[in-house]
Amino acid sequence: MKIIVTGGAGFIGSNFVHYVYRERPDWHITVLDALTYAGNKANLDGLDPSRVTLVEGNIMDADLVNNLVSENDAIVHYAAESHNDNSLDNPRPFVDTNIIGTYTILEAVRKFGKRLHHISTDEVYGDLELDDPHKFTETTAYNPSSPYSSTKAGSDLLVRAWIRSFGVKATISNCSNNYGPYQHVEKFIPRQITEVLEGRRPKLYGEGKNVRDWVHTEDHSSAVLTILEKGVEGETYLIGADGEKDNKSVVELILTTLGKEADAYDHVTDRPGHDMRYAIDSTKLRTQLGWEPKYTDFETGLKDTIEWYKQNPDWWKPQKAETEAKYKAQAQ
Ligand code: NAD
Ligand code: TDX
Repeated sequence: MKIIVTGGAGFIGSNFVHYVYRERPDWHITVLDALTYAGNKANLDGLDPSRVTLVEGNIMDADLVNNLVSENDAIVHYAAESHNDNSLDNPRPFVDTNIIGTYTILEAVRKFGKRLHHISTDEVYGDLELDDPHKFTETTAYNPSSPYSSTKAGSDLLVRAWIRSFGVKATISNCSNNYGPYQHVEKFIPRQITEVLEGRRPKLYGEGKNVRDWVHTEDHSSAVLTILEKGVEGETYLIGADGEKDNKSVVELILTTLGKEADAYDHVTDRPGHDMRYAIDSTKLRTQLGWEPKYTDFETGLKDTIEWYKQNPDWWKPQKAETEAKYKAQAQ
């Protein structure tokens, strides 16, 4: 099997590349990545270059995408602009990469009849009230809130249309919030861990009541490989591991794990349009494809992640000052 992983030098994409490298030793992986601020070659360190090739390029480059798709069996599409706060500051790259980039990939798989798995997010469904007894399922109506989530929703709808109109061989997955190694320090968990490691206080948006449904990125990888190999073409699968936690509890856990007082954090300006709660019902993936998460204890997974950031300052320090300067300018 020869696969392309777009965005394979980013957080979740690179974790998937490492996972497939270990689990499928006879596969060849081509990473297609533009190495934006979020991409990092070091995420692929230690992988045998005869089994993993990095192509530095843009998913909007139709000639490049066509060439690569023609030479491979399948494409797993992670590349995206992924951060909500950035999308509120400057939406344009989100429209370009998430919409035009996905369109470019769809046209290539249509032309060459290749298999596509499209990676998406639970944020396409909008948000839930804190006391809503329901979770998101594959039939929940799309209702995105931010420029990020609306462009991801747009990309999903393009995939659905290409499946129905052109018979493209594609599957879609919508996953909840990931945590684990190699996550950019702009995101909530790594930001707070590295703030504490640098001797500053974590920054909680608003009151911190917002709930995210955390899944370890390794479980996301095993789910995507399961769908790639066993998923029914044309279908959507939701990925989640019943990991709902409010932001305040997560910050407190980070602080106490690092030996600080649980209340040693600051409240900062809330995110405009901030989604209140996400929650995934992954029954379809579990019952139809037999997938199960391994990291069912969030505290243990978070401790491992904190340890990874403690052990790898050379990886995150170069991103840190610039990221915090940007937040400071937004009073966050
Ligand atoms: P990330 O920002 O860490 O990585 C994105 C990668 O895509 C980077 O390596 C970047 O260089 C690359 N990229 C960006 N624009 C590109 C372009 N035009 N051409 C080629 N490469 C480009 O993102 P992430 O958090 O790893 O998210 C990966 C995917 O998973 C995204 O599609 C995201 O929507 C989805 N997702 C993320 C989460 C989460 O919690 N982070 C949850 C569910 C779904
Ligand atoms: O400093 C912070 N303080 C804070 O309270 C930051 C950066 C975030 N937050 C809050 C906002 C959210 O309620 O923490 C929560 C998580 O924030 P992010 O890490 O920015 O994630 P979120 O907006 O939930 O989106 C993430 O999950 C779904 C990913 O970034 C998306 O790519 C994915 O689709």
